[in-house]
Amino acid sequence: MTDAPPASGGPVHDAGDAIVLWHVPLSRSMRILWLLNELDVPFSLRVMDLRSKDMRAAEYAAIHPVGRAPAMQIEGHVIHESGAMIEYLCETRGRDLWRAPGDDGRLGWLDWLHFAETIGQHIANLTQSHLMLRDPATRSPTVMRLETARLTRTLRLVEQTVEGQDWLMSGGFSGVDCAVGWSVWTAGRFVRLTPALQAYADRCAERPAFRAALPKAGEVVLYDRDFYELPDA
Ligand SMILES: N[C@@H](CCC(=O)N[C@@H](CS)C(=O)NCC(=O)O)C(=O)O
Repeated sequence: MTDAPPASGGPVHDAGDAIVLWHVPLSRSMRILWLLNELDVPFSLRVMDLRSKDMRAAEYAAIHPVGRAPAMQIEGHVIHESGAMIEYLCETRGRDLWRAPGDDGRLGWLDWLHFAETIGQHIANLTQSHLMLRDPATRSPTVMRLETARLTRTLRLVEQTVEGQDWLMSGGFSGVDCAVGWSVWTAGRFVRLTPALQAYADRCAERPAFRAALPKAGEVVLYDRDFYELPDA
């Protein structure tokens, strides 16, 4: 954790408060934007384009030397991991969306928070293959098929839970739905979701706070298709 340098990195949508989120529309930072909307706390948003030089600009290097999104300034510090952001925001600003040490469900809540990244790594690999490697000759169809199969497999754990209840925690919607829900909703661009998973993704997408986290007109978005087909064998 580092002390926050002066805010920079893109247009300010909403200034004058302690929380700043650096965000690439539709990317993992959408988890945090969605949660901030659920919490209804004031924040400033800096929107970046993953494919432009935004992420490698000197101003952003001072915020996130690795050049990833999200980054979040909070209480005079900058943090760099979406799971940590979700946990800290719930702990400090949304205890009904958290499970504190000693609470029922604490272990399950933590497991889901981190499992979101098990799903997320396959989404990142598929995003790289389908979108970032623009020349098809540089893509590996074998790796793309493997990553698609591995992503599908990770979703089974979520499916087992959302077949029987609306949200991941039996007590109702919580912060881990922002983490895993974004992953499932985004996974639907690369794999055909089962009915239970699609229904869960739809429940997430119907929430006003989720809708408020969708890209605004004129923002450059990460994904330009609803679904990315695998290349022919
Ligand atoms: N585990 C990190 C991953 C952050 C991350 O890799 N974000 C992607 C966008 S979804 C990114 O910035 N990619 C740019 C790159 O890899 O250069 C988190 O969840 O915050």
